Amino acid sequence: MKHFVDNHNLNEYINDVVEIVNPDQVVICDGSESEYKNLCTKLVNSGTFIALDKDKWPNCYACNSDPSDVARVEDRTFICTTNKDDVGPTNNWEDPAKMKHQLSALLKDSMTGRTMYIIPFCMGPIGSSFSKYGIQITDSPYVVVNMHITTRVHPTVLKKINEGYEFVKCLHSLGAPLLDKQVDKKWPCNPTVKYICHFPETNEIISYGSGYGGNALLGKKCFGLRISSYMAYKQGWLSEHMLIMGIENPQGEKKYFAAAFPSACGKTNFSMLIPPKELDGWKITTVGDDIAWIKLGSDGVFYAVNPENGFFGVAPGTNESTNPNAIATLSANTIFTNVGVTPDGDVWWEGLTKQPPSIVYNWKGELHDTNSDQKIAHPNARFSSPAIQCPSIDPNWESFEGVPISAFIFGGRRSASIPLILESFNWNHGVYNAATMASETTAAAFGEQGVVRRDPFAMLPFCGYNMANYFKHWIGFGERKIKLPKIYNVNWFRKDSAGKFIWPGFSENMRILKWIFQRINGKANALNTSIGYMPSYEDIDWGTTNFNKDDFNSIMSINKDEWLNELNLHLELFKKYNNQIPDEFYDINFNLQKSMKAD
Ligand code: OXD
Ligand code: MN
Repeated sequence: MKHFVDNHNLNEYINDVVEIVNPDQVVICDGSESEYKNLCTKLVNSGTFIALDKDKWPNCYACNSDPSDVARVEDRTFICTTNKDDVGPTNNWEDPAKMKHQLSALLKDSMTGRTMYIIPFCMGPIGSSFSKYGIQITDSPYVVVNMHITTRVHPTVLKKINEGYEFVKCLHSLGAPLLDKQVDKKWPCNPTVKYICHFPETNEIISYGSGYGGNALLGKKCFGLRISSYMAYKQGWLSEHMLIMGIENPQGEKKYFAAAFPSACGKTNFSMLIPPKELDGWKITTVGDDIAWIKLGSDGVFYAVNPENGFFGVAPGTNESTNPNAIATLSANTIFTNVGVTPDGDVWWEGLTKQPPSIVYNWKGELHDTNSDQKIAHPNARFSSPAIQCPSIDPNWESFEGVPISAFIFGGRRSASIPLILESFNWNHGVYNAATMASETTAAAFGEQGVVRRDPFAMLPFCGYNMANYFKHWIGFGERKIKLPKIYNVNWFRKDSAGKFIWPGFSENMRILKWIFQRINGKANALNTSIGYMPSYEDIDWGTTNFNKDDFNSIMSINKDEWLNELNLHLELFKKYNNQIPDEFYDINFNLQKSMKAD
């Protein structure tokens, strides 16, 4: 056995992988600046990266993926457990031994002609009791530099593993061996065969065939949500698809909220919100934009940590008015994937400015025809930027203890029926609302767009075990003597009869956050309706906005028939879980139907 690292288990793992994938060489990464620089230079030389204009975009690069490799591949994502029932009806299942056998055949010699990188990384601040370690093995230098940004890559991780800390084995292969004299592609991947496989019982991930985002940066969705949600279930904590934000009132009182929205519903924008001028004195700070690991403190309060070190944000739609903090964040040390690039080293995406540059190459690397309506950036084009560069980053974002959570907010994307803001009657009702939330599909994953799909807790693609047990896990916290946060549902996406969004969103969302903050302090009123507590028009601070009472009534209206239909659809949904969902859900549905009918 060759000696790569001091730890026996890890050394064995690396040797086993080398034996199968047969790389040209093995490199142990240290997360240093020079490593980052050298790899970026290598990527520029191989044609994968374009170095952007140094003055306008210091230390920034752009690249285009293969057109077959532009998003997460949910239909190729598997959770492999001994018992099929452990993954539930919402995940693709396969037997672990069978899947490993299948993958071994694919992985055989898959790194021929390539360098195999070993990335020791940490999810969460290194040394915090929240944090977890991982070893990603990859043949993609693009993945290494992105992991530098989005996770904490550091030699200390190897030390921790030596001290006996467990680690998640994250194996990633592009599935594109480089055979003799073959010229490498700019974006090597396997255009036809992709597998994103999780083995929660043995803390392993194997990803094959894709070099893009959540398929390949294994710290994020694979470890940070799927594997960790299983750990959380077993160990009594929560791993959630949630942003974490701080909110401070003009008196300097501060709270933290965690909020779940389905992919590409503006989580990054919301987490970096700048309040409207007239709400000056109110301040939002950013702890994280995508993932929250949440544990109960000894004081009975939930504390949350952002396990990531950077943002992998959706670029299209991001601009100086929708998210000035993101624009500042991505202004340096950023990797852009699938945006448009100009010959003089500038980038562009839909929504960045009103007009595209006169000469620009689209995300496929073709010169954009100004007369065509083809997209310049792919709708799922991304920026990878260090979180520390965000002007609104919270001073406690790397706190070892996490930040105390006062409210959970759940937001679907629904063009009808669901009101702008709703406070649940109690914990169980909030869990019910989160479990039944739905969203119209977007570009973050492959598939038909605009179709309503149930996305419980925004975790549908990310829950690494049976979702019915996940619901029970959440309900279980309500039975304990702890300080339960209030639970809210929001819907920024309701449309009027002409199909136009009613709510302006973005910084205006602050008005809703202010109401929530004051509700928690017992200082804001709400109407007790048949579906929960809702503000009346007068309960929200509208300042000088022209959002009037009619607009408010149309976005808050509850249509009895629509809701009775919705509640029946919930019952249909429960059937899909083979009626394994918590009994409490049936009682809540029954009571909601009853009060709805009585109204
Ligand atoms: C993401 C996603 O990339 O949810 O954050 O797809
Ligand atoms: Mn996400």
